[in-house]
Amino acid sequence: MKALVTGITGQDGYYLSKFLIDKGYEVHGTIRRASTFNTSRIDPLIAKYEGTKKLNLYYSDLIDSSSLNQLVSLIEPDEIYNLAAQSHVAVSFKNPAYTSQAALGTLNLLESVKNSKKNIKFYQASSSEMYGGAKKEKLDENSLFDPKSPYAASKLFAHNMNKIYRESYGLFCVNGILFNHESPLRGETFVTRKISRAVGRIKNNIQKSLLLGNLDASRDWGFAGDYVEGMWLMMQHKDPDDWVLSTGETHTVEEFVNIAFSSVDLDWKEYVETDDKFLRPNEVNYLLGDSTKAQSILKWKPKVSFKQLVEMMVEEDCKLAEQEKILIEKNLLDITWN
Ligand code: NAP
Ligand code: G4F
Repeated sequence: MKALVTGITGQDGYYLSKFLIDKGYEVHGTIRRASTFNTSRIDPLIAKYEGTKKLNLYYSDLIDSSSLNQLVSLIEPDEIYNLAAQSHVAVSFKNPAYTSQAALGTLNLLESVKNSKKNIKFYQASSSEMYGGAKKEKLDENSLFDPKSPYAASKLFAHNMNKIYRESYGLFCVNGILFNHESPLRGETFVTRKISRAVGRIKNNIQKSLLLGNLDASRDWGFAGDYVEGMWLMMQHKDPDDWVLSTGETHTVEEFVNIAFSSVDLDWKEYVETDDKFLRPNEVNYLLGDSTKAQSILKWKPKVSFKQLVEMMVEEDCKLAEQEKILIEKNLLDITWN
């Protein structure tokens, strides 16, 4: 089996590629050309599989339709996992057009799939952000979408296009509506990793405080490793469909902060301050998912609990901070955090 993974250098890109390679897949992934190295997450896979058929990397960008078209023709994958996106909600308010182009890129990719002679299955990384989170309710595949950011609107466009290509052309188009999922590989500007990074550094006396935005926002946070298995299960089901993946628990940012600091015996109130610069022009206040459909039909289950997730992230970031501390003491690193 051959899989094409766009956004392979991201958090989910790493976990999904590892999962697929372990299942015997040949994985083909797109990376963006950057002036610095941007493959740190997948470096362990590159080190292990470079030069073998198991891992193949190509420069591409979701806004370059010709490169994607060429890749689909060249690779002729059995499955495409479209993970690439400017995925930061706050950034999408600053870069709305760029963020939205990823949605058009998805449409171009769907065109390539439609024009291919091969029956290619297509997974779209849809998001719980599309719901808008204005009401305190459990959200499933039938809940209404009410996007609150350019990011959410662009995801909803791609989601709808994917459904339209499924219904109009009979393509195997799957939408995975995933609630927040995190890991020690989460981008450092998302709130969970920002917190775990800070806790590691504060514990090691190389950071003094942590500035956050809205502590009252509530999210349904799971572990990314569990969610990529769900993506694959959706693609193995006999019919293409829309599926929610979530834990069924929601927690505030403040609860995340509290557990993270407590796990290393610190009182968060001594270190955390709020700053309006981290507030968004429009906030998604409350997200809670209902993944009954995926759990009953796909037999998917989230395995890592909220507390385990927080502790796992803090533990890994304490190790990173210990290394940074050594470099600072040897004058090999000159940086201060908050
Ligand atoms: P991530 O860590 O931000 O990774 C995004 C990936 O997309 C990176 O490889 C990035 O490349 C790449 N990318 C960004 N813009 C691109 C472009 N124009 N062309 C090609 N590649 C581009 O995100 P993630 O957490 O792994 O999430 C994967 C997908 O699921 C995203 O589409 C995200 O929106 C969606 N999603 C995530 C969650 C979540 O909680 N994690 C929940 C629901 C949906 P660089 O490494 O070079 O930046
Ligand atoms: O960690 P966040 O930036 O994630 P957000 O906005 O929920 O988006 C993530 O999950 C979506 C799924 O629902 C994905 F589609 C999307 O790609 C991304 O992965 O923020 C979580 C909450 C927000 O309410 C935010 O306002 O935390 C709040 N927050 C409070 N202080 C902060 C901060 N968020 C960030 N990034 N930084 C802060 O300092």
